[in-house]
Amino acid sequence: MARHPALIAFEGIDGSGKSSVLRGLLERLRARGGDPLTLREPGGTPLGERVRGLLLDAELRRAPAAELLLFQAARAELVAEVIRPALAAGRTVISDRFCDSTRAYQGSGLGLPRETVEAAIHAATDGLEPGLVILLDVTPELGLNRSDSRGRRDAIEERAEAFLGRVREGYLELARENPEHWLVFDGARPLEELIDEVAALVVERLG
Ligand code: T5A
Repeated sequence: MARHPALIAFEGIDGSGKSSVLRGLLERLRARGGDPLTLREPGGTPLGERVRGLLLDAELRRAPAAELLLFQAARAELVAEVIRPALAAGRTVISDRFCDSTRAYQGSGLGLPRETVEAAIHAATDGLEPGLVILLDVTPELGLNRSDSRGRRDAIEERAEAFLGRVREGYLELARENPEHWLVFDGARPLEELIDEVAALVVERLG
């Protein structure tokens, strides 16, 4: 496993506020003259966006192993074509989800064996891991309420609240296992407050 200090991932269950906090962080980093590359998973490449369409299609049934491998197909393309070149060019890369989403959703949520999940992730990333993971922790109830208030649930959000409960526990376990690389925030707090706090910590970490 090779943690890259300039690769930062936002993680959390659906509706935890990742995209909103990431947008606020980006504004603050740009105001300071920074130019990070921001991405979302699955997606970020032509192949990845097409795979995203398959994965989020609520009508399309899939076996757990098929789902695991589709997420890795999108990720392998993103790592090879976008993330590694950007890191090699000295840019900071901030991703809305990365490999810990697979550990939490397909590992803890779907119950796929840990070795299977790790082998699949490794095939996609060749061991690249974020130097910093920002986890926005919310209850499944709050996350789903936020998604519902936008009037849509995708294939993954269609699963029961119990599924997101297992995903949340999986994330918290990963944070406990990697305290030097994970920062956990209460995602139920007011958005501006969260953005200020996350931005201050990211700026400190990036020096
Ligand atoms: N997935 C992904 C896997 O299963 N395995 C994998 O390996 C990967 C990479 C992706 C799905 O794929 C799964 C996880 C996901 O289910 P997506 O559409 O990209 O699907 O879903 P999410 O990444 O979950 O994006 P969401 O938009 O659902 O959630 P966010 O980004 O966490 O939440 P955000 O910022 O859009 O906020 C949701 C709403 O809440 C409000 C916002 O204004 C917005 O309306 N909000 C707040 N309101 C009050 N206070 C706050 N602090 C708030 N923060 C946000």
